[in-house]
Amino acid sequence: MFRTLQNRLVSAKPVFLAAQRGYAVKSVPLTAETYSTKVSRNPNFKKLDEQDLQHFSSILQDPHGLITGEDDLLFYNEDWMRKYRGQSQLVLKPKSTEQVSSILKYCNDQKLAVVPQGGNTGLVGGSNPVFDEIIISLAGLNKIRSFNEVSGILKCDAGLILENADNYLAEHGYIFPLDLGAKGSCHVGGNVATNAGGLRLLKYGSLHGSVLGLEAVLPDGTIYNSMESLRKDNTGYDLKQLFIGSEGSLGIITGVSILCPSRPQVFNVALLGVSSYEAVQKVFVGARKELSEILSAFEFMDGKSQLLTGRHLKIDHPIESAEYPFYILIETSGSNKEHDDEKLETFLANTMEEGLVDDGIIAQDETQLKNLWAWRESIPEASTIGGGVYKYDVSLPLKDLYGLVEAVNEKLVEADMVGFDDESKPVVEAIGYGHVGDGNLHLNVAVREYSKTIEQVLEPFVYEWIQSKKGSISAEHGLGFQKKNYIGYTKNDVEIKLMKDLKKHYDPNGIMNPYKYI
Ligand code: FAD
Ligand code: 2HG
Ligand code: ZN
Repeated sequence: MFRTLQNRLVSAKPVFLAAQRGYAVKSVPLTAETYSTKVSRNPNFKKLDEQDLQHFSSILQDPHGLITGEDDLLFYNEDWMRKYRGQSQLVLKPKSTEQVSSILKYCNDQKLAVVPQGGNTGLVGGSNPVFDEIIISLAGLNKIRSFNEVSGILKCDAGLILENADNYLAEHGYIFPLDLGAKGSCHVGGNVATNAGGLRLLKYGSLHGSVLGLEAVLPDGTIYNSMESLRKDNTGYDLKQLFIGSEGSLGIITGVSILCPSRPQVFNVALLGVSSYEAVQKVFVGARKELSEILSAFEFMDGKSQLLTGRHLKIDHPIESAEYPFYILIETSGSNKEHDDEKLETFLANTMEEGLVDDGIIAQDETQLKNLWAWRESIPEASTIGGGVYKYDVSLPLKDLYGLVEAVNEKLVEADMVGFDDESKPVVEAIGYGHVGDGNLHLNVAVREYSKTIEQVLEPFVYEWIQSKKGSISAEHGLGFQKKNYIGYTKNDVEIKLMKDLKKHYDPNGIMNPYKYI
């Protein structure tokens, strides 16, 4: 039988808020210097001058709308992983779509390059400048515009924080169809711009399906508005799809209209210890079949990721019986407690009887449920505690998913780089975890500091390995700066040409988030 938690584990750290990070550690090297052989400033872009600042002041009419102080600029210039640092001298914080439009029109006319920024939680260096691009932060555009209790359609500003959107919806019996570890900081607009996947894509699908309409400003200031879109509308090209996952390369999203499902009344979470990746796959197949419509998340974590997370959270793992090579987190959500409890318990008991699961725990209350999720949601942050982390976010056929972690570990061992407690080794650990239900692996290589030597061992090796299995080099985080030169490992020449044509058409001066994407 499954053990229960009985209030043993109640002190898991809450989900990390990027904005609360300290900056006491080493300063982040400039992206332009680290990658000087890969990128140089486009000489066609104008450099910011006093007249530009005056013009922006006249548009924003608010002294807090312009940030120019070096210390204040740091948060916006640096990325969440502290891997990339830009040199912007100006952050603009518009409060309306019209202000965004006036800013972009002026920047386009003057050839001033810009970077749209949401919560700055992106993991591919997409939200930070490389040189002196102006950062346009959406943080001031953060209102709920409307919510229709009958249709479940939420209309909001792009800068609304995801958690605030979900809390609002909870009061009305609805749920945001996306959930992820950075929810306390990331913006709904940033989520759409990256086409974020998250922890419940298995149940609610991708934003390409749930986003019904958008409001976005093109580089020349034109406001595209499809916020009144209907659930079904087959008149012409579905233009909003172009912006979903465009990572700020075509325009700035200022408003989002999204279809939200009813909030499930019952949630269950189980954490399981298993002995092989083979067993992980079998449990997944069984869960999809047996738990069917109530299965809302199926996540896996390797044993090393849990050791790292334990060190980070400074608490014992909830499954104390042994250290397992793999762990699975299953979430069910539905409307009938008795039914859901029984389904999950029966399923888990069967998997144990079949020898697929060795040990496991089911959360007994809301606190325990959150604590079990913390063992999954805290991994991205835990992976940075060595000093830095190389993150790869990949789609692979399920059978090959963990093979990449094994191949990378072999490569790092061959290069004599790995040593958890050995300070002389540059790599702490290579770990794997992710959204099994979506065929999405997160490979994190925790390092003591970022270095060209490690990067050259990892790249293009990782990308070539993914290509050999016909996977994608980005399942959810996007291309940003990190993968700009590697898109060819996943997309063919025709696809890349069509993308470049679109970019040229909508952004002929190339001012939108330059040096990234394609
Ligand atoms: P930012 O980081 O500010 O920007 C990301 C990109 O979008 C940049 O290219 C930026 O220019 C562009 N952009 C932002 N806002 C706009 C806008 N309004 N208009 C046009 N372009 C814009 N991602 C997942 O997919 N799944 C996960 O499970 C997940 N978990 C995470 C957990 C943690 C702890 C962290 C730190 C990150 C995680 N991420 C995840 C990555 C990240 O949170 C998401 O990519 C998120 O969607 C980014 O939103 P943001 O508002 O922070 O955008
Ligand atoms: C997650 O699923 C995120 O936790 C982040 O996509 C993954 O940090 C990562 O590599
Ligand atoms: Zn993820």
